Amino acid sequence: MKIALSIAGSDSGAGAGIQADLKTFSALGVYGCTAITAITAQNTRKVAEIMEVSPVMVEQQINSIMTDIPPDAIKIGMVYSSETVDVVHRSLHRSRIPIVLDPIFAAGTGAKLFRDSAFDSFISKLVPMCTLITPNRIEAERLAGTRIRTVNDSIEAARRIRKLGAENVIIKGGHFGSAQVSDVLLGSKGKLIKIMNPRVKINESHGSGCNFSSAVTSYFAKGVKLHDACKMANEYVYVAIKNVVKVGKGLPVTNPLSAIYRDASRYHVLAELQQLVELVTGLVDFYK
Ligand code: PXL
Repeated sequence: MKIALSIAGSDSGAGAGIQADLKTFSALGVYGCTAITAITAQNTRKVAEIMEVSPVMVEQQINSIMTDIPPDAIKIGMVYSSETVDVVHRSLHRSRIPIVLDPIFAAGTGAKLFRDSAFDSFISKLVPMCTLITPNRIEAERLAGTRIRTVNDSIEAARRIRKLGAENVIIKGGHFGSAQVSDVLLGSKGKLIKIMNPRVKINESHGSGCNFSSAVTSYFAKGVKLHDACKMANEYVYVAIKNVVKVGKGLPVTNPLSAIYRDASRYHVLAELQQLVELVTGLVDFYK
């Protein structure tokens, strides 16, 4: 079985963070391991409290996995402090395992999930280490230091982020107003691809970014190449957003297991149909 490791924060509401990653790894048939960097007390409305896990403990979690359950791909989500950035870098910078870096600066509900003092080391240590970085529009603006209003602005920002050392960059198109969501993927040889998806008509869903980056990580773990991994992750998240669940009073939560339930229901319908066909065709004188 292929293995993925998520280095990220815990979301008690389970819509984002480590919990979303594990759901996605499981939904895509990959064995998921975790190194938890911070614990957040949050629900669909707000983040009430953040407790950082000690950097030594983060390092121990990563090393425990690397020395016994070597992952086929790694995702880095919320890292919170420069000390955590340092240990993640120290533990992984020599590895050749594909790394998906999801730059988490704030929650969808607005709370800060990243200390400003960690920004410089995030740029100098984590960005150059990643195979793919997956910012949304707002995160890309911060990384590139430019305003993004159009797809062309995204392309320019992707070029700047690649100059920071990221091997490949995908800037997700979800945070734009257009009817089509166009993601901009800038590959390692400067190759530019736009990935288009229809927009789902909901304002905002909690967890879609985490589910996207952990889906790409799952496909990388299975050996899928960059472009296909991004396209397949997009399709997966599209279904997950379309089937959001309203579990609390705040933001609806992206539902990464919906594709599995959908396929399971299809299987049951097909199985029942098959039984019926056998019953009918088995009737005496059926053809008459
Ligand atoms: O969606 C970004 C995100 C990542 N990680 C954790 C979070 C959130 C958003 O709330 O809580 C732990």
